Amino acid sequence: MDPYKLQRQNAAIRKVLGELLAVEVKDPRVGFVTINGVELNRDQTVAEVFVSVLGGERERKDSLAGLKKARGFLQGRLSDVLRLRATPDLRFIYDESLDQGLGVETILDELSARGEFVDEAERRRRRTLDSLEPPRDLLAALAGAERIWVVPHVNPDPDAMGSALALAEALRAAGREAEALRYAEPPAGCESLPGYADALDPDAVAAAFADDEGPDLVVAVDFHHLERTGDLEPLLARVGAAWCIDHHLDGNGPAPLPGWIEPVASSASLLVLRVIEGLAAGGQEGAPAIALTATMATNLYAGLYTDTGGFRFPNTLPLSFEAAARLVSAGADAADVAERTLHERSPASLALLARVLDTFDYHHGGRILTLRVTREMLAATATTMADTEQFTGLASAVSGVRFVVFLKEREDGAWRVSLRTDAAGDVHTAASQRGGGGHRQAAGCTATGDPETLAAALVAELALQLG
Ligand SMILES: [Mn+2]
Repeated sequence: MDPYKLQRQNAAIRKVLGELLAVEVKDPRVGFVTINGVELNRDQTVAEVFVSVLGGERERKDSLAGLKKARGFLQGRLSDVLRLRATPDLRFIYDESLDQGLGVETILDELSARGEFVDEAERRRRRTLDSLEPPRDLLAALAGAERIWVVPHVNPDPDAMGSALALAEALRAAGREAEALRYAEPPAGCESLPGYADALDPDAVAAAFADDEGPDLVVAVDFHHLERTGDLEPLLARVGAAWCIDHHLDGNGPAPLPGWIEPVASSASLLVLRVIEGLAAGGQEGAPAIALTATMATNLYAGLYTDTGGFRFPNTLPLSFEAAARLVSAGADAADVAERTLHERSPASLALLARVLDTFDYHHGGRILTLRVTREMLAATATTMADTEQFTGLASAVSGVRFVVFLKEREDGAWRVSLRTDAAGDVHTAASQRGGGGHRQAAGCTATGDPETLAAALVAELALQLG
């Protein structure tokens, strides 16, 4: 089914259910229920209905019981009103985030045992790769532009760089004049990506603008504010249109670029895969047919593999493996990517590691680990910040450690803070309160001042989650 027709269908179901609850369901208990959204599956057999409940614990329990009782009636009336071919099975999904810990667990457990409610974790497990649909306006913007630059964030990781290279290749195959951009400093694990050497470097970018040959569209991959393009920002800001494809949520800050931000995706490359599949499926009349090539697949797999920490992080979901299967089927060399990204280390980066290991400092019975890298250490080992990429992962692998606080000294003397935790922890709050962003499990921010004081403040704050 056309995804946009599906979206309209979802909106129609949401509207009708809201009206039925307000007007036809006589049970006064459901008056506290709000329908936040509806997602119909592709064959229209199941509709997931996202609800929240206003009021105290009592109202919540009563409303959920009322809703459960009205389910059969709602399904029947919905089919009548919308003239649906088949009656979708309504699954009410309770938005736990609104009122966690208010004593509704018992009823939720009971409903969930009957398959009538699905919790957030279950919902994530059920998401399929095909349920991630690129927004139509993003595909239209790509189809409508002639010259397109695909840009990774500054200090790119394999997800940002691989996504940029793959999307640029696909756009070229679709008949666009498209280039991936890269930065001056060579990023860790990216130089071996197919096509990296051909990406436009900052000098080529500046020269293109000087010759009035800049693009008419910029696509930001793995980030969503142009500030994250470092020295390129003033140039890229001149381009008429900028869109994003990203999987990071950040709480505050300016509005993101238009485009596609989908946090359930374990990597931006997984979203780029869906965009490429969308371009391949929706080719315009007379446009060349495009297919996922082995080089695109290798670049995308590099992003998928590294952003899941080699399929170790909590963001590793069934849809991550669906993407892996498609990419390896298309020719991605999984063993080679693993070797070159997460496994291989240079002698210089090991010398740097030896110095950083000396800074390891355990707090709260070894549950919080702080570490630090200074400009002086980088200079002494002839390394760059890119060589520290895997140290956070190494620190979080130490037994007993639940939180990692990694301080990296920048050239301007400020500190880049990388935070990491396990599936139960949250470091996004600490980062976003300092103007940063990321995910609950991995987040970052920038701070100034004395590193000891900064580390102590973060340790005290994160320790509140240790219980
Ligand atoms: Mn990413």
